[in-house]
Amino acid sequence: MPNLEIIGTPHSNYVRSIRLLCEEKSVPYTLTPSRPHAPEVNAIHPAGQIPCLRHGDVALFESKAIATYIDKTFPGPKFLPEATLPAALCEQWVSYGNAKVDRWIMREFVVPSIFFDKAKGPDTAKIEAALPEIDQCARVLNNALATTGHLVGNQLTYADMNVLPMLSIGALYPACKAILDQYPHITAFIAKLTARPSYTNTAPLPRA
Ligand SMILES: N[C@@H](CCC(=O)N[C@@H](CS)C(=O)NCC(=O)O)C(=O)O
Repeated sequence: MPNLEIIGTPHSNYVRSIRLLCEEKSVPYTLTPSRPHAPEVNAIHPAGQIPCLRHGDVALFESKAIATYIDKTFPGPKFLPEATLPAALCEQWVSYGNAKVDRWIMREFVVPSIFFDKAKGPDTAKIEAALPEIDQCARVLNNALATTGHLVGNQLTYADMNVLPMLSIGALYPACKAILDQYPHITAFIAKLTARPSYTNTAPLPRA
């Protein structure tokens, strides 16, 4: 079997989700810690985004496609359900995670809190405007997690791995943490899944 290469900086929530999947399945891989728009990323992703994957002759972009490829190609436990309804629910929660949770926690809150014009300072209006939307996402996820602690059925799936880094990264910021802390099923979800070896083994070094 050729080497599985995951391309993308370990600080990326989506790179971490893919690494969580590899760890949970015990799939060996090498991480190439490239930033978005690096030449080796642009060679695969038409918009220069991470993560990307190389595996022999296979090159892929978009995290859900990468997750599907890994889950189907390698042995070990399955994290993308095959039965019709669980499979659809997994798609549903991955899509919601990407469209709403990633947007409001990562793109509209975390990213503008980290990357900004030093002369101007962070765009606090944009960051504060994300907070009610984050609250809405948290309400939705909290309800979904209430019965089993997982988004799909009573098992860990890629839907959980997709949103976990969004939530755990958001919780590093007091204003976001204050929202998430109001939702007990989210608090329990983060506590339980961040204690797993898959999470601790994939911790990025602090940003330089
Ligand atoms: N839909 C993409 C989103 C990937 C994404 O947003 N990656 C971020 C890093 S977490 C990125 O590359 N951002 C740089 C950019 O969008 O230009 C996926 O699921 O892989």
